[in-house]
Amino acid sequence: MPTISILSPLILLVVAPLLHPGAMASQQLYLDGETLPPDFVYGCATSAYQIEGAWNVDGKSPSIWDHFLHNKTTNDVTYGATGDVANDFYHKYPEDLPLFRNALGVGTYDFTISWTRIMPAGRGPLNDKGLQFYKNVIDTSNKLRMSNICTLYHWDLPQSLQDEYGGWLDRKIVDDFRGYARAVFKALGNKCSHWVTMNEPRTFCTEGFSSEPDFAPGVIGTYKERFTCMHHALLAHAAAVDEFRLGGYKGKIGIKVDGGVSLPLNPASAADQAAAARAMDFEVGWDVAPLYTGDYPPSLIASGVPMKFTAAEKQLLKGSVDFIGLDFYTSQWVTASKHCKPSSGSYPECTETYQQNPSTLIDIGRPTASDWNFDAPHSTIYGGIKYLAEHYNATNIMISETGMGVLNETNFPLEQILEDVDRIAWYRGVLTAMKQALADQLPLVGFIPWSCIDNFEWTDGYNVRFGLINVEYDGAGKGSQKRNPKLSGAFSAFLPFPRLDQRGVSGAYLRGVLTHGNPINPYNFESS
Ligand code: PNW
Repeated sequence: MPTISILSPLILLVVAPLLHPGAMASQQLYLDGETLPPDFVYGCATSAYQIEGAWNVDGKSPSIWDHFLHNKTTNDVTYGATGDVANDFYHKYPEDLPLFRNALGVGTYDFTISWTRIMPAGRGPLNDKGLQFYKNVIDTSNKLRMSNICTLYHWDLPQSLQDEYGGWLDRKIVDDFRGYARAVFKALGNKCSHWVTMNEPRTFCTEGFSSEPDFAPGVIGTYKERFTCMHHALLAHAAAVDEFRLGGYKGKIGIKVDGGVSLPLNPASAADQAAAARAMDFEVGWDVAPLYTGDYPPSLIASGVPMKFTAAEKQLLKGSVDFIGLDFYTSQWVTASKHCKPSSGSYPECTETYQQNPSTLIDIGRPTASDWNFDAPHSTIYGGIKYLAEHYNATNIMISETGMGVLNETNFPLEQILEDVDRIAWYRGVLTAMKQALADQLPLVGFIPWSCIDNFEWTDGYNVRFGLINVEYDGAGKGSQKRNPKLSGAFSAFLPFPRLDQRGVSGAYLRGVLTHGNPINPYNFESS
């Protein structure tokens, strides 16, 4: 019947999102005019502490980041900035989400849940108002035809658990994380197409427990503390995945890991090759190997690990990801450290890293605001995907974060901030590397630039910006909070770049390359 055939696509349009949240993101994506796989994920990411603000509103209790920054005597964060207000996303999400959808063209919004907003005591009763906020974020995303990647933990542990037993250093955290995960899945489990248990355990464990910790909880630690934190984080991840699978929820679950790629300084030197392999084991394999093999890399174990997994734990860890997110921002060269002892800074990895070749003085890539953020897309993005696929047989690999920080971007004239050609060059490189990965049949399934919007950049406060959308505030986070999409947010494959006055707000960049098939005229885009 003709009526049905006319109506059915409409009905599908309305019903499909209800059937499967991931289906909403299934817009046809293109990369330089070539079609990407139909289920390829293109999103953008943020994290709770970095954007929400409202740190003590509607029943939220303090996280370790609230506590750390409120109590710092030597405040390394520029201008004493905190995430107390940040982007005020807690109140501004109704205007921000349409901007992500329309200015960036993303089909997925990747956000993280603040543990203390929805479970203020760290365990026990849920805070309805906090939970309602995340339901609203998801429902608003869905109405805009965006699916969600939802992360349980992006570094904001309840301060109460830190005070009670030292947080990640105590085994009790594994049960508390399991309980938190169970409650979140029960409330929101089927609403997200993808779940991430935690963001970058290696970063929060190494930066939070170093000899001069500049991340919360700011506990001075040695390799033993960092390792203990990682060990518990991995077990907590496995426990959360166990809960998810026991609950039979619909989406996929994984983790996001960081690390970057280490290359031998002298590719012809066997010692440098061994150092690079060791660096990859200690920095990437440290958390990745247990997910695929059930245990730490053999080189790590041989170096003398402070803690071991039981047989039951190995079983729970092995295969505990449906997908893996790589938060890869750089590459580095390495050599073997001479005279490495237990007291050496790089022990037990025993490598020296270089962003600049000491003999040729050539940088590994284009420098940016930070020494862990060199623009070397082929080794970082293509190389990272290939490493995971080859060493761990990883499937379903996502580039779940990459991006370029600009120092003091806020001090530039607005026109210059928005004409962010350096960041565009960064993403051009990333897209080329991803294209190569796909051409080589590597299992790349998604791309999530960091970040949808400028935000609180941890120890750099508001002075280093990663956003595809600018926020008008100063280095201390004070200002009008006006949002202005940058040119990078709508990245085009083609030079010369359109001038600001020629392109309008929707622009042509990532949105152009990834969401439209017309590489000839990058300005000819739909308006929604
Ligand atoms: C990511 N490092 O982490 C985080 O997931 C984001 O929260 C953060 O804003 C983004 O990178 C940009 O920094 C990293 O010091 C944090 O090497 C620090 C490092 C690397 C990644």
